[in-house]
Amino acid sequence: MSNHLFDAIRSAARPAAPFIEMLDGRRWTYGDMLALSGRLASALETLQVRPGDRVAVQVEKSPEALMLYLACLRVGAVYLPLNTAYTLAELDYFIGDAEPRLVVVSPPARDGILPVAGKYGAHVETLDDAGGGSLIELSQDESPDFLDAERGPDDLAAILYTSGTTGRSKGAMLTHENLLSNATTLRDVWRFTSVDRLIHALPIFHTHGLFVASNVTLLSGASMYFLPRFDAAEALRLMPSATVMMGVPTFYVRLLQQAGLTRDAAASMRLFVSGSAPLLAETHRAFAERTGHAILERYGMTETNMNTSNPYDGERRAGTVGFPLPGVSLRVADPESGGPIAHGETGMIEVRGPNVFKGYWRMPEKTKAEFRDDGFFITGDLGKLDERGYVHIVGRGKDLVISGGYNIYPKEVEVEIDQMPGVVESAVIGVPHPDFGEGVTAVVVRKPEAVLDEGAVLDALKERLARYKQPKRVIFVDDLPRNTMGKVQKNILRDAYAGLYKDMALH
Ligand code: MCA
Ligand code: AMP
Repeated sequence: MSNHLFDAIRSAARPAAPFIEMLDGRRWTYGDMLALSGRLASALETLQVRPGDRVAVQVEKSPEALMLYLACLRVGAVYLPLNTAYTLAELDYFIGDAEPRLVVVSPPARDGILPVAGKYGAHVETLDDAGGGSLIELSQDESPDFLDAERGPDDLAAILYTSGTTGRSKGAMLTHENLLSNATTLRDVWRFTSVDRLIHALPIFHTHGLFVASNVTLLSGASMYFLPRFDAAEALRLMPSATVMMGVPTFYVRLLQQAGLTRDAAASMRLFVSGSAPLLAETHRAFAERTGHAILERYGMTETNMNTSNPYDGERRAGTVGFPLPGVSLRVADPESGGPIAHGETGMIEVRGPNVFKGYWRMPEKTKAEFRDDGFFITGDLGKLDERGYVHIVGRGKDLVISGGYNIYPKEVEVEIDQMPGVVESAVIGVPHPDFGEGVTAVVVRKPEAVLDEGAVLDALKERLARYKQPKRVIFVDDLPRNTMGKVQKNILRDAYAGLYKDMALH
């Protein structure tokens, strides 16, 4: 039997080698990883999870949660991680759309999720529960020697939901080969080896923390400090015994607020990687001045994994995302036709390669619309190539806000605000925010008689949207600026409120 991705993970695993270390000193070796993921895979099989079944998981970050991802690979299931910030209203959509066999949640979420899962015929388990009856408990009676399910390169390993411009989330289907090819390439170009120790402070329900950070570590047989969340002081404290860190730009902005961030503090580190959102050139320069390290910026998407990276050797150019990765074809094309444009001109970034996903779950029309006939995927990011071939991202063709590395599609927030009594219409924009890069901001037109204020709008969103999608500020205006076609001119709003968060205190 062969299991395309897990076989590669297994061949890099030396049983006695360290894999995960927690801040409280608890440790897992690669032998522990093989045994625990094997027991959990057996437990999943006992629960009737079969190859191709979806397993939806919304749990706090922990080594066990990562083992559950590996167990899903081994049993041949399709892993569907969900942001812990998602509300029940959001979960209802994902579970209804993906129709998982099993939903795994934290104990406090169990009662809330039961009716939702029941509606769609999914079974619910907790991962770990002091009260008993959890997957971990079930796995304790199972054998660690699990015979991995047969999975080929083209079989699905995971579905990750990304929000859509129409407000409806789409499930990006990622195959074993998508994940394996990309993580292998990153391991090689970023020179990962078994002596590396990564500071892992990202969440594990998105591509960055799961497929970039964790898969690259696994395929190198390297180890990681596993932090429940990013804490700049903690990351700094760990640097002398680590070699690599991966983060979103907010991590670096916050590290720069630490007086202890010096060349000496970062002396044992060999690499700092940034991605998921644009890293300001000034952050890149300030970090280099303080530590002597040029942050390596790379560019990716849930649908494509990683597309480009600044070079390991050679100049890491601030404000650029580097070159296409080996095996990835990237072009900058005419946004409308997909046809060629002059070198150096701004256009649509399109990519093709083994990294690019198989399509959107049960949305063949949407999938078709986002690919060109020759197989290139239309990223929605606007960019250009400079004279040396470095890729610059210069804007977004899609209406998207990125806050602290999380994506927010304004449409999804506008739909919620527009249905509130007293609202005529709204426009949600991202404006510069010193900590999160962009701050979600709602510009709202009230009905003349309405008594709605900022607090009321924010309160009404609490149960509906994940915290990070909720606006940091709500501004009321008499009307929204429109062009002659009647389209809201968000650029005018972005300019008008550009200074809104300027004086915010940093962490
Ligand atoms: C937390 N809050 C946020 C965010 N995170 N608000 C807006 N944007 C955010 N990103 C809320 C909190 O709920 C809290 O609300 C308030 O803001 C302040 O929280 P704070 O303590 O500052 O937050 P934190 O816990 O320190 O988290 C900030 C963070 C975190 C460390 C930047 O958001 C994070 O880990 N981001 C990484 C996201 C990521 O992994 N992205 C990769 C996606 P209240 O005060 O009301 O409680 S993958 C991807 O994009 C592609 C594929 C790629 O290229 O990688
Ligand atoms: P997601 O939908 O979470 O996968 O987010 C992918 C989007 O994040 C991309 O389409 C880009 O707009 C953005 N992104 C990722 N990395 C970078 C980067 N290094 N610089 C600028 N934008 C980035």
